[in-house]
Amino acid sequence: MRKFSHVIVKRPCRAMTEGITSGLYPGRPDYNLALIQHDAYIEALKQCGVDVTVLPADEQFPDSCFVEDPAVLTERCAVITNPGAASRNGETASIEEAVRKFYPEDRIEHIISPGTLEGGDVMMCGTHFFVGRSERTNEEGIRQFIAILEKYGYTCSEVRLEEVLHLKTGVNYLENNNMLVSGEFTDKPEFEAYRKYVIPENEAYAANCIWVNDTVIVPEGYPAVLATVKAMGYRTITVDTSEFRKLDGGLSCLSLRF
Ligand code: CIR
Repeated sequence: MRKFSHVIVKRPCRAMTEGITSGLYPGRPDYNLALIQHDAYIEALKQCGVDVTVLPADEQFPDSCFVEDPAVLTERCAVITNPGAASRNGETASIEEAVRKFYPEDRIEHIISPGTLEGGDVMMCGTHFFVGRSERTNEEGIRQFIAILEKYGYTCSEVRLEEVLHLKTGVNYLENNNMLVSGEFTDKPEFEAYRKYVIPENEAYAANCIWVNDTVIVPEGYPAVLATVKAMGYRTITVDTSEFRKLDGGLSCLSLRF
């Protein structure tokens, strides 16, 4: 199934070495290696039949290669978010400029203060969206987001997070009712209706795989998850994300798919 036609990514900047990190995956990113990994990521996306818009690096914002957070792009509308991390809040301006090439003015919506929301907390499952209430996405941001989506005929419900950075750090929908779940999301009643594949704790990072038009991109180095995804019947491509992982970033964070 071809669901996505476009992808937006942004080149990592040198300042990424100063990006936000929880320290869960120790070390500072190697910028040159990150560029090589980003090239491979773009190549993998191209193999999934999408056109890829590559935005230039922005040295002002160390975490700006994680384009998933400043916007949520759907079939019916675009939502420019209001990132909860202060150092990332200004990332929305250049993303909005890029998004304007794909959406008419009257379909571009905004989350505004005091509401905060980051796209990593949003998981699209058909016409239903789950939104994580996290340290980056607050109650008011969720209220605004639900109101926007309902205007376009979508539904949306909240999921509380206790342990991970973003909702999609720990749970990802691979279409066809298939869901990868890890840690705190394993037994959440919210996901009962889905066919859940529980990720072993030592491969928790790889819960963040992305489905792109029936191919699933899996981070390199997680054999159990790779085997699970292959057994579901998907074509798979692996991409090494070691340098982005040091900043708590995964495969989904690095692109907007729509
Ligand atoms: C941050 O803490 O905001 C970045 N270092 C990582 C963002 C990862 N994005 C995502 O999970 N959607």
